[in-house]
Amino acid sequence: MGHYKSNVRDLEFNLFEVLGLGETLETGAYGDLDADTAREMLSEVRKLAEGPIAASFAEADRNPPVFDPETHTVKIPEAFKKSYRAYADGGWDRLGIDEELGGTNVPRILYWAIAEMILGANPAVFMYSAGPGFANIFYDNATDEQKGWAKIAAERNWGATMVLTEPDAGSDVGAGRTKAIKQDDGSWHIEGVKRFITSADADDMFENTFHLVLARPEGAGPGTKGLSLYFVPKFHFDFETGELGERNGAFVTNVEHKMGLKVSTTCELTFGGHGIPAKGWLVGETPNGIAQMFDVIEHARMMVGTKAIATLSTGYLNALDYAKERVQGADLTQMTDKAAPRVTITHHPDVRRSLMTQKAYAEGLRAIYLYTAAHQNEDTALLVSGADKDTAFRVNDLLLPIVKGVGSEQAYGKLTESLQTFGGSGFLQDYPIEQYIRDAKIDSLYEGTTAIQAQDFFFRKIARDRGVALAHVAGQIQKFIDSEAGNGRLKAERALLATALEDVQGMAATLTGHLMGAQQTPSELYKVGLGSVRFLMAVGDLFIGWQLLRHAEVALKALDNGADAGKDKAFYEGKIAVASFFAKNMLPELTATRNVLSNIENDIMELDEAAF
Ligand code: ST9
Ligand code: FAD
Repeated sequence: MGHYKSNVRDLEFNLFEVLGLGETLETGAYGDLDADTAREMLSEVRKLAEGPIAASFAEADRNPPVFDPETHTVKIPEAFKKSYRAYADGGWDRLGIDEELGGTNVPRILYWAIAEMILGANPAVFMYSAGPGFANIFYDNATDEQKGWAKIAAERNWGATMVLTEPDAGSDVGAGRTKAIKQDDGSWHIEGVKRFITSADADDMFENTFHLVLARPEGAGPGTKGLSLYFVPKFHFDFETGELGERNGAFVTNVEHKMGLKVSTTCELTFGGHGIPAKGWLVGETPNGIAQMFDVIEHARMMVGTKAIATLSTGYLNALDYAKERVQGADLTQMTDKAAPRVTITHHPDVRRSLMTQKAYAEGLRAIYLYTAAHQNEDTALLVSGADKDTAFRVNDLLLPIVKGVGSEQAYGKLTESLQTFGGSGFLQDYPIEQYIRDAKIDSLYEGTTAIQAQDFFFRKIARDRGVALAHVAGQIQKFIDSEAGNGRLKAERALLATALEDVQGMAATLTGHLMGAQQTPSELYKVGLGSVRFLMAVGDLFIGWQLLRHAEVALKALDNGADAGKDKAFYEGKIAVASFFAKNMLPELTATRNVLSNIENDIMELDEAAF
């Protein structure tokens, strides 16, 4: 048995019992895809994920890629390549890609549910497999001629990278200095050094790789708006046939040694520094680099959050299995009886508290990424929240920093609970948790750190949106609070949710007050910066609490309708228990956060650096 434990029952619950996937598929909007086929796909991917994809997870961590500076290439462990091939050979890397590029159109909720299992089993497999997805985004932004290149890239399964970061331009992408110099033939020469580029070399996994590179055309203005996006292939190729030609001048000049996610290569990539020009082509007709790159970033942020959540889920399920077996100590009520029978650790209240916390965040965050995904298609958005096309777009935008920022922070935090459940054994490499923690830490860092997510959430997704998306979601929560959900049985929990909603609305009002105040007193903005991560996390808890309670409502109905036997009974009872636990244990903490935010002062901003 491999390390990865999927939770297909919960995925199916979300998809079919909460988000109405069956109903969506019945309309025929996705061709032949019906509910049975969707279930078969989930079952197929589960086997793949738990089997060959998970198989190389530890081995590739202990034997990470080796860089050869002479040839600018890496060697990736064979075991990992086998896992990658098991995924790509099954054609799963084409799922969700446009049909023109050889893909299959499926609702995004199904796409991300399937992605969760790959990301939980061996996240780097999903990341290396992103080439066809990148080709799709390139295709959407391309000139007519370039669309043909995108088709070639997808058809021939080329690898792909997103190239933003430089030594002095991380969060501040607009500080990038990599240059683009126009050539007479319409192409560009790219010059500069980028760092931390995922998958920039991938051994022999792909015959070619294309880099989507942000660079500043000579004479362009400062900041992100002065950047353009270029298509830079590793090897030149015949634009008609795809046949490979000469090596282009983009070379990997280092591969980082990392804390985790080691099999995913993180490369320094030097353009035009080795006697061969790095030739690139402007993507599309007109320069619009940062907006085009955000088409990639939005997918990547969703991917990162889902990866973190997937890891927490398998961490929790591993901890749960261990806790059911591990015998240690007596029942607390018999603590003074030294001869009392020893029990499994699931009998100890603190272990139960910890397991229920893990379950709450794993299942609550899953509900959130799937609710977000539901707003990535017009039909599912309308069905799930009544959102029209424009509102659905805004809601997806609003929720991405929650999926990415809250997903990564809470998953990392709660994975330490999974490790704690194992006691000292959790610290060993005999179990997967220590690797889960190392591999998941990156999720709060790349694709915009948590601080960046929190600022994006408040300034762009709430203030600039004039609260439209937030009001839509808050309206859904209010509707739930006002409903008779649970037929009276969730009354106390709905009251706790109502207080949490008021608390979050209070926090939003406080931060908005500081934003307005900044027009007169610019330092008021510091108060937003001091409170924004707490605010992001608080909204995350509110949404998790709400989603878990919606699940509890569905579970109560299922039990009322006779789902009272065997596994299903336990599953539904677990749904009710976890929602109630979260409402009673986590939601009240938002009142304290509201108080903290309403008393924020700028004292630490005024403090001399020397006093830190
Ligand atoms: C990285 C990669 O870390 C890590 C993992 C790689 C894994 C690869 C595999 C991925 C697989 C997934 C893909 C599968 C594909 C499947 C496809 C299937 C079809 N939303 O606020 P301003 C834009 S990579 C949208 O003034 P500043 C917008 O155009 C490195 N757009 O920003 C805006 O103009 P306007 C990641 C947004 O102050 C313009 O930017 N690095 C958003 O100039 C300027 O906005 C980072 O993430 C948004 N949320 O710059 C950097 N925000 O306003 C983090 C901005 O007119 N830093 N735009 O609309 C930031 O995000 C900064 O906030 C900043 C600030 C750079 C944007
Ligand atoms: P900095 O920006 O220097 O941040 C340092 C600290 O300061 C952070 O805590 C941050 O939150 C905080 N901070 C910075 N600015 C602000 C601000 N304005 N307000 C509040 N706090 C702030 N990049 C790519 O282009 N392509 C890739 O494929 C890619 N893959 C990666 C893979 C890995 C394994 C790693 C480690 C990184 C990868 N990156 C990639 C780069 C990644 O996106 C950046 O590391 C990330 O955006 C943060 O930039 P930085 O490391 O320079 O940190």
